[in-house]
Amino acid sequence: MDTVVYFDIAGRAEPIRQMYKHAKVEFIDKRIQKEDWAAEQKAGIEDGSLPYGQVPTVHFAAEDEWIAQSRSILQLVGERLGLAPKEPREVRRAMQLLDAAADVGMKAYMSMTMGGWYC
Ligand SMILES: N[C@@H](CCC(=O)N[C@@H](CS)C(=O)NCC(=O)O)C(=O)O
Repeated sequence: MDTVVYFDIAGRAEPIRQMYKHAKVEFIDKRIQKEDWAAEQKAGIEDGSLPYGQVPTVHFAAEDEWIAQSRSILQLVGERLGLAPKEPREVRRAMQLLDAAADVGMKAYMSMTMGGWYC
């Protein structure tokens, strides 16, 4: 069974979790608590489960492989679960949506931390 690792919030992992739920594929929903993060991060860097020292990551059980970076994860999990489009035009539209969603998240973050300034 695949494992989705993230904090105990929605954040970047929720679209990943929702894909598994939508596809009705069971997964291990590992939620790291704030007080455990420092130790989990150190262990994850050492054992390869957190390749960039960040979450989310997903463990693909079939290949025993850890994948990081939320947009890559969304694409790969989508393909794995049969949710990703195959027709080139649909693929391009899906890619645009992924990037647009990332922009929205970044703008929201910047408005909270830098008074709305955004490049
Ligand atoms: N580009 C990465 C960014 C991942 C990221 O910023 N993760 C944050 C949580 S949303 C994190 O792990 N923060 C803890 C840390 O960097 O120590 C992605 O899209 O997955």
